[in-house]
Amino acid sequence: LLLQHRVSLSSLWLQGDYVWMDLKTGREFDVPIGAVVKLCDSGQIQVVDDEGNEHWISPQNASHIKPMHPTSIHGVEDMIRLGDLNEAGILRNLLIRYREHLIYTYTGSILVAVNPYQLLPIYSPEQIRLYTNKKIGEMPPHIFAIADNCYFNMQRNNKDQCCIISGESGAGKTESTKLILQFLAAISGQHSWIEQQVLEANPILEAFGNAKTIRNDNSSRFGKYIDIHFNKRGAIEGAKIEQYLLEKSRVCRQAQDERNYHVFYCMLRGMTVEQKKKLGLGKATDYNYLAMGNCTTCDGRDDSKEYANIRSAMKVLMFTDTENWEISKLLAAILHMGNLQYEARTYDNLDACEVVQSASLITAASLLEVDPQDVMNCLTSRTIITRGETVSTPLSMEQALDVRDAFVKGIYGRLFVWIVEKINAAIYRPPSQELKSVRRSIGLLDIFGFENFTVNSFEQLCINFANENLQQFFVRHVFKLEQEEYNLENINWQHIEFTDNQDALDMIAIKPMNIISLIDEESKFPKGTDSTMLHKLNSQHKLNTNYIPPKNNYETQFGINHFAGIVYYETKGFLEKNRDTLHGDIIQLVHSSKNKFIKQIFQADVAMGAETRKRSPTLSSQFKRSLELLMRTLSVCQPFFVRCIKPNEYKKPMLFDRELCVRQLRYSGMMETIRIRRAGYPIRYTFVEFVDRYRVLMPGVKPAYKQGDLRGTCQRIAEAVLGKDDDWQIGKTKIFLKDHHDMLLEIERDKAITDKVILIQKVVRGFK
Ligand code: AOV
Ligand code: MG
Repeated sequence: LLLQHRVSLSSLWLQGDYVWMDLKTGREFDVPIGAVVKLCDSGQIQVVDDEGNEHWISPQNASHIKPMHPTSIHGVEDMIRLGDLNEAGILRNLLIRYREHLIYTYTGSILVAVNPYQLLPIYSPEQIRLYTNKKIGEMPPHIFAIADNCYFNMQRNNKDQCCIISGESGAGKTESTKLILQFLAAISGQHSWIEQQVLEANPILEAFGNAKTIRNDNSSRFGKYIDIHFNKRGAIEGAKIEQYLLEKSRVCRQAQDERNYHVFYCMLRGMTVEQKKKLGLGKATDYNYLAMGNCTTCDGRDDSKEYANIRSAMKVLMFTDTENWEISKLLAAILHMGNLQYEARTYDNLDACEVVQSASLITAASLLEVDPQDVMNCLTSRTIITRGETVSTPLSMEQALDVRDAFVKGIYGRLFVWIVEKINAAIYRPPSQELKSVRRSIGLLDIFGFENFTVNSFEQLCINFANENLQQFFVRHVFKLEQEEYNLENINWQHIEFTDNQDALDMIAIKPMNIISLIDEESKFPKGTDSTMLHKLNSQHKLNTNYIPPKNNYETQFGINHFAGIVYYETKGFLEKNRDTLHGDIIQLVHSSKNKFIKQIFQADVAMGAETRKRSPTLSSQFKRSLELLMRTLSVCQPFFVRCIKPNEYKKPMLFDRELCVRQLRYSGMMETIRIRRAGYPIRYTFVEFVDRYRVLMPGVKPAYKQGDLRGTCQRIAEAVLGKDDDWQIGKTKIFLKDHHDMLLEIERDKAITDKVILIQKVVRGFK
């Protein structure tokens, strides 16, 4: 063995050879790095790795070096072609492409997008034109190619499509969604009013629903599904936006270096002096609700310019001047409420407090068009009905602040819902009965990405729960259903293993006594507290491998082993956030208001009696239901997947953090995805579909309904066009093809049809 090691390395390797170097550090996310041989010297060699570091490799360490497959040297556009099919191979492929500003790479028809954190000149109208009406693979990988394919598939198969865009916070989901939308608007049409309206919905949603977080300067704090509707000619005729669970707590509280929703800062920067005066507004640093994160500006964002954009977008979406002003009044009222001062008092040994008379109080009350005294009472005491008698009990300072914050969150949350409804009123046309059958749609899903902060709360649990759902959708579609079908159709197939997150999902929300249901139960239980809830979670799940119980009795955190990593959740405040109720005095206050707008957004609450309000569904149960509906919608569409990767934690261009990327590739199941896409048959047709679409490629073949032996006919066409020995298979009811077969068939079909048209034209001309 020793002798073998002594083999001179310089005789094995030549200068310029590409190698994999494995330094065997044993670190979890460390994989071999690419390197090139620079020097060969007396038995040793010197290599330079992909990061530019030099290493001397001595004969003892010969095993650290392995040859690199040619496909890995300069990279491939589709990773199913990688010769070195391992994490190192995938990582290097993305890295070398990223360095050349090639941020998009395929894995079959799944698009991997690495966030460039800089504007690349690849989204021009010229680029849109280049990608229009192309087959995947004809042009370099691009988000536009996915959009084009989606559109083409919708028309070819007459089936609804969806694009599922996933990735962690800051990976580029929202930007990808906008690019797809931009492409679809461009190719569908005539620059119609409705197209413009659909596009302009975004700036409004982002103003009210996005904020700067430490992970992303424009982080979506809500989920959205935009369903774009097309008429039979393929032009956009409307859209519908579904929103999911806005993070309301941000209105009152932001972590260090984070901001409240963009719209507040935009308003303070963009309004005229006069407007601000009417609303009693100053600058961002004057407001507790805006300055808590010690960060009121955001590099690269021009809040005043944004304000102009928001206003013009609102015009396009038919918000009237009055509505705009009413919205501004509520936003201003929120800021003034945040500046209320409280003083602690004691009455009969009870902790109580008072709101200090101040300009903030007067202005807030006047904007809400309520009596300032009523505001004070509402915020410092609570009316309780016992044995038919109403009693007013004072609130402690802490309780009073919570009531104030709950009110503010209530206003903002309802305002957001109202805005989405307003947008939908402009862009959504319910289909008439006859149109229902011809209208087709493409849905774009852009939710909040997986999050793991230093402190995580109820919101993060909901966000990560949503991401578990999406991951399961991906796993089901790419691995489970796919392999089931191969087995059902009896084709030759070697099973491919994959990581399934179903167990974690079961524990969070599916199986009896799941985490969400326990939280819910405790929220409804009058004596339930965050700690009794934690206790129940522990006793139910402590043996589950996906659950991490608190280390001791004092600890208030529990952990969940998510597909994307372990997250610890701080349970303090869980129940309150989940209950999400406003007490009766607040509703009464709104009811007494002369402001029609606030009454309108609270309409449903005012209409509900106090008792029904108590029983109204909790946040988590509403969220769970809307996710179930979403999953059902997605399951009847043909899905496209876009996997966004965040290359570094610093929002910087040209910085590729290998470990961070390996982690994302690993948990998204990229290795297994490449394996199954390489071995699998992503394109499949029933015999009838195949014969009818491709019989033009074989003269004399009759339409499917006139065929006796459909299977045999399919086989003959495939053998003739694709070749007998190529890797396609015929199952019991379908033919299974690779992406490149599909491309070849389509190109041949286009040719055959064009030839036919030319022939017909010639014949017609001959007659003349
Ligand atoms: P996210 O939607 O995935 O995070 P975004 O789409 O907001 O992430 O992207 C974050 C930032 O990365 C953007 O504001 C851009 O600055 C930059 N970026 C992303 N994609 C591109 C691109 N194709 N070209 C140029 N810059 C890009 V979150 O919503 O936080 O989960 O909740
Ligand atoms: Mg986003």
